[in-house]
Amino acid sequence: MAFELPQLPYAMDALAPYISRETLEFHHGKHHAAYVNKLNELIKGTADEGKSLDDIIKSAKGGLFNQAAQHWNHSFYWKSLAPMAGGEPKGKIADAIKKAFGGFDAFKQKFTQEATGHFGSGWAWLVQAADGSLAVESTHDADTPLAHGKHAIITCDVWEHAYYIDYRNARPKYVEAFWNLVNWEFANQNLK
Ligand code: MN3
Repeated sequence: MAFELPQLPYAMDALAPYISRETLEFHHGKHHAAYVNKLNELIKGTADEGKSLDDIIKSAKGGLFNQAAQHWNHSFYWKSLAPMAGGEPKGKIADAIKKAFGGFDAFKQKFTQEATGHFGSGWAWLVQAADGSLAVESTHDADTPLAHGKHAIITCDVWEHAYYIDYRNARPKYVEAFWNLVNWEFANQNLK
């Protein structure tokens, strides 16, 4: 069974004006699709064919790791966003953020700094460690918390292809817009 590009969980224009239809058409339809296609090419006829994506990520190195992790990261990113979402978190994620960071504003500031300050391509994450504690971190290129024994709660893609069409080089404007799209319901589902 080859891996498949997941459908976006909303319409291509549903995240506008924060993320445009054109960005989603390229980001999902070209970038994410290319990672899935290259992943399938790399595993075809090898011992990795038929393994789960998580298992490939945990054992692979180099090019295969990059394609597999980028497929995982993008699939997770689409679900981290939602139309008419964002704002202050509700439910158990709100309590967990308050406990870990002192409050939503302090968390938002820390995550924004991580996302805007990350040098080059990568991802900003809210993660949960094995002991249940929450942390904000960023990973380079395709790297992903799963490869480090951490559990992802929410992510923001900070590769230029995530924002260049809408915001050109202004990553801070994209990260500011991200706060209008954060899917706290998904975060609550992920929290252990
Ligand atoms: Mn991307």
